[in-house]
Amino acid sequence: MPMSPGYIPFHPNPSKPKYKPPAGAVDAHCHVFGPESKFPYAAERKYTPCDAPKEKLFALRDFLGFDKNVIVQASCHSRDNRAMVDALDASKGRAKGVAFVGEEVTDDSLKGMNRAGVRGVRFNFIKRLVEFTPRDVLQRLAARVHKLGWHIVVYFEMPDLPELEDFFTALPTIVVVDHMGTPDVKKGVDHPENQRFHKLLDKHKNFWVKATCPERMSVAGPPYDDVVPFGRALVERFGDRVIWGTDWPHPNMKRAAPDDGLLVDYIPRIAPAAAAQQAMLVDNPMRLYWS
Ligand code: 0GY
Repeated sequence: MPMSPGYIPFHPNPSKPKYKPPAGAVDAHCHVFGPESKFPYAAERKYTPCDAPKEKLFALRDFLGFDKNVIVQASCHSRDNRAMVDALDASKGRAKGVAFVGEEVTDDSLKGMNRAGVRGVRFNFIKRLVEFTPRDVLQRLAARVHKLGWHIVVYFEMPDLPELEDFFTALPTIVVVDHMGTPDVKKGVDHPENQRFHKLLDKHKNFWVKATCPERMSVAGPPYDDVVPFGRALVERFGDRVIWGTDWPHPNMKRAAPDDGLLVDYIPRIAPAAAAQQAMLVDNPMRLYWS
């Protein structure tokens, strides 16, 4: 697959959100990229992001009213987790990480990442982003990270769920689903595809979900009215297993990067009750990443 030619930079000047997150709020899905001069992008990447260094992420965290970050390794850095680990080291305990590793990763390296604050690995099934990894390789990795008490973050496209479900439900760890399972919002919350995903969460209590990325799902654009019912349904049904994040710096977007302030203002629309906000932004991510 050809690499995207360039990048769309993150919003240069996000608005101050009207919504104030509760004390200790965690942005539980964001990335750091580069700087390329220090942490080069992977040769096998499918897109080249803008540099999005840790200093900018931490400044955004403070500006938006958050206290902590979970930094997820994205495909453009592939298995080179140094930029992410460097950000964890600099965070003074205010960031945890999710790594991307292959079978060649040594136990010492996993233990080192654990000490730095990594608490999970990401299995990426998005064909436009990564090459296929055989299931038996992923199973062996899952068994190794399970021993460390880590979880597995899965990123897939909802139409692929039927084919992936048996593999997912056999995983021994907590499984955290990226971006609401990537529903097609034009089809509606009640569409069988999305309901199948809800049933999976219903049946398997080790499954968690990120109510993230309205900006990727939305057809209507901000303030993301068409995505609100999807986020709200997840918060209502799985309120003790839902987390939220900005997805800054919004890699590989095909349109202008969103105003992060507007994304924060989306939170009370999917979680109107203070108790639900506290669970999604503080209690749940603290349990998953800091306990
Ligand atoms: C995201 C979304 C995307 C990219 C990646 O690993 C990645 O490169 O996650 C995407 O292109 O959908 O989660 O930030």
